[in-house]
Amino acid sequence: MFTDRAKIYIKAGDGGDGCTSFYTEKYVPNGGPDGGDGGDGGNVVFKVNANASSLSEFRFGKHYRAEDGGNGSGKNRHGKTGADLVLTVPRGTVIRDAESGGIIADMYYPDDEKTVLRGGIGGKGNARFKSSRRQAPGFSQKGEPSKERAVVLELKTIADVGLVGLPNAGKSTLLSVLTRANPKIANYPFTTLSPNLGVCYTDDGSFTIADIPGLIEGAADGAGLGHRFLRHIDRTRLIVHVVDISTFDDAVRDYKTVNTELVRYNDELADVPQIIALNKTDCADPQSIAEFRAAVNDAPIFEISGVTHKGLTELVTAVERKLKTLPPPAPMEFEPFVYEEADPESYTIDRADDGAFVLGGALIEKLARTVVLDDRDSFMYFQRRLDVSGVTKALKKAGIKAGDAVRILDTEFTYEE
Ligand SMILES: Nc1nc2c(ncn2[C@@H]2O[C@H](COP(=O)(O)OP(=O)(O)OP(=O)(O)O)[C@@H](O)[C@H]2O)c(=O)[nH]1
Ligand SMILES: [Mg+2]
Repeated sequence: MFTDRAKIYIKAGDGGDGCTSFYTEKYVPNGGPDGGDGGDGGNVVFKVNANASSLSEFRFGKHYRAEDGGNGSGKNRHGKTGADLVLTVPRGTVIRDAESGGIIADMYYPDDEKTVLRGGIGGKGNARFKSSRRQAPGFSQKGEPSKERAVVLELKTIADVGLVGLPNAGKSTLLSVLTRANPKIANYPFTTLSPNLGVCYTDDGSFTIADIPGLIEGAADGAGLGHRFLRHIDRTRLIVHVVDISTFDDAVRDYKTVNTELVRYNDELADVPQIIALNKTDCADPQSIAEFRAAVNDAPIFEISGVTHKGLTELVTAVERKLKTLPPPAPMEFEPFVYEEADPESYTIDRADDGAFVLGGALIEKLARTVVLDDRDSFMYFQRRLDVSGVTKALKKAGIKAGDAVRILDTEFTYEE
């Protein structure tokens, strides 16, 4: 099955914990601290794979994790840095934050690479906390944890030309004769169930063509294959609108129906220039062609046949000329969404129902993982950090008195002056 949209869960690696350890050796009773640092967690990186054409491998909404950093150990051994997780996606994949819908990246160019999540920082080992006044720090930092995030991957095909039209109009046939693509062709509607891409080579160069599944009235509301595939038209620079002129149906109405659905899906598509390919002229009534020409004058019309190849050279030349006048293809313009790395100096003070002072925020969380709160030595260090960073002062301002409870994450202690 073709997949052009997938929601997946990604998580960078957690930082490894720093180690608390003291050098020991026979006959050396009180060696210094020698706990090594934890390694940083691996990043989550997205990379374009120019050969991929769908998001099928992501269709099960899996959880993807980069490697955690290793824990530090004694003898100043640092933990290993976690390996990055590299996820490859086809060109044209737009990565969004699932919660806010914000665009994180447009993987547009063949060598695009984007680090979407940074791994947690490794905790420092106790060897790092040694100072002239503290010869034997009995604590080390925990590694920084990283959060799992949900992202939506959406493939928005990048092609110069998009073929649109009613089902059975002959779009895939046209793609197959203009390019080396080999799409399924059959005399019934909805033969094409997913977009096909091909490259049309000319004397001057080449351009890419995307053939998308047929549209019917109500497609924007979900009729037929719905508008699911219209996003593959969003970034084509030129639309070749294929109209079957051989049927007894009203070709002018068919043409208008498709245009209405395009604009209902995305009104910016009204601004994408069109060239009309009046197809199946090999078995059309000249009267119908004349009527179509009389009724439609909002786009240049080429009479062609995908079967006899009539008019194809003229069509290709016109497409090529038109493309030259259009702005070059470019990635989407957007304000990139970035996962917040909380302000490392921020903290919050709240009162719980039972009167306890609850400390939170990035600063507190970081401090809390820095120390082992039930270790005396470590706790003193923690208190000093609260003083230095102004948290103690803020607590006093908030009315704290000796004997009041202070809660940090899941630890509670009593405030003393
Ligand atoms: N006589 C004639 N038949 C054609 C021409 N072009 C396509 N056909 C036939 O029309 C039928 C539909 O062609 P496709 O190329 O599958 O049409 P499509 O627009 O891709 O259809 P969907 O994928 O269902 O939207 C096939 O039987 C083709 O052989 C043409 O120029 N002349
Ligand atoms: Mg088709």
